[in-house]
Amino acid sequence: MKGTVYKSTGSWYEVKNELGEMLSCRLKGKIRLDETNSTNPIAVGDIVELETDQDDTQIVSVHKRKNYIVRESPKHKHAKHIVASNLDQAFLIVTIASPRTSSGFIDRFLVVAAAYDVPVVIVFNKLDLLNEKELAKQKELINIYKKIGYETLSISCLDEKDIKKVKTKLKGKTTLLSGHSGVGKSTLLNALNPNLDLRVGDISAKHDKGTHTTTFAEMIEVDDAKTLIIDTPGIKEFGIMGFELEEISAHFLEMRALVNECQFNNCMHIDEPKCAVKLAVAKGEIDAGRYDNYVKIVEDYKENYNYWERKK
Ligand SMILES: Nc1nc2c(ncn2[C@@H]2O[C@H](COP(=O)(O)OP(=O)(O)O)[C@@H](O)[C@H]2O)c(=O)[nH]1
Ligand SMILES: [Mg+2]
Ligand SMILES: [Zn+2]
Repeated sequence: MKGTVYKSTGSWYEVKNELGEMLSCRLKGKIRLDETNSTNPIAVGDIVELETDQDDTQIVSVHKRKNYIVRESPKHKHAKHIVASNLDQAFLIVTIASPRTSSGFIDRFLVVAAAYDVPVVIVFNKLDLLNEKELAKQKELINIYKKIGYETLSISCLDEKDIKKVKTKLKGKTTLLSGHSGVGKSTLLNALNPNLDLRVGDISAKHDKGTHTTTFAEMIEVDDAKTLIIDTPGIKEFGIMGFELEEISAHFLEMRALVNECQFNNCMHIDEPKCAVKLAVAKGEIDAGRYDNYVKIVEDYKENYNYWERKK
């Protein structure tokens, strides 16, 4: 029988079978490792095949994933860890203030999502808290991302109309929920479904900034069993890994169209002559802040990249 993985603790999996029963399962023996080479063979969102003997149900195989998002393993540096699979979209929750989400963080997330073919809706939360200056800042960001083609939402979790808007976007889909600690992910989930009664304003999560916590992603049913959210507590940053340095600019969607117009086909758009990307930045067609974030991501990635190169 088929099932969907709702939660994984590394050795146990919460799986909902086709009859709607939630079961605690282990893996049967060793599951053949897939092409992802990840530290976890089973991820939240996976469709698995189940086998029951007496009263014990085990996972015997994983169905091919539609897509998945990978980050650096919380336990092993430079090893891949699948965060979640079979996603229809991701909601990146950001806040202009308390706490401020940097555009660097937003762009890093967008690169990873683009690399794994997951559409992103950027959700600006805590609208009710913004002063005029912050509102203007938010408007500016929304314009930048809309122009690139990203969908954005501006909401307050305290506003019922906004929650309804969010519900419409989620209906019938599997959505990965991400964003810094404190931006309102749990508050939003509670507003969507008060039965969840999740803890809000979790201070402990703020203390281990920079360290990887061992909290796991978990799938939550919002309205019905077809509207699913994968909550990812403890993820501060999606470590970019597993793809080529030259590939990064293609995951900046407004650069994607231009990269074939540079003089050099391996152009990194940093100090090469006749670079179509840099020209577009100079003309104001590509936002300068986005470009700065691109350069920063390339520089950061180079360290990891050197690591991968040495491993070859
Ligand atoms: N004023 C206001 N406060 C909010 C909003 N959303 C969340 N909060 C508050 O922000 C804090 C962190 O929220 P929480 O849901 O725990 O964030 P999480 O870490 O992303 O799950 C809590 O004190 C919430 O009450 C909002 O739209 N408006
Ligand atoms: Mg939370
Ligand atoms: Zn170039």
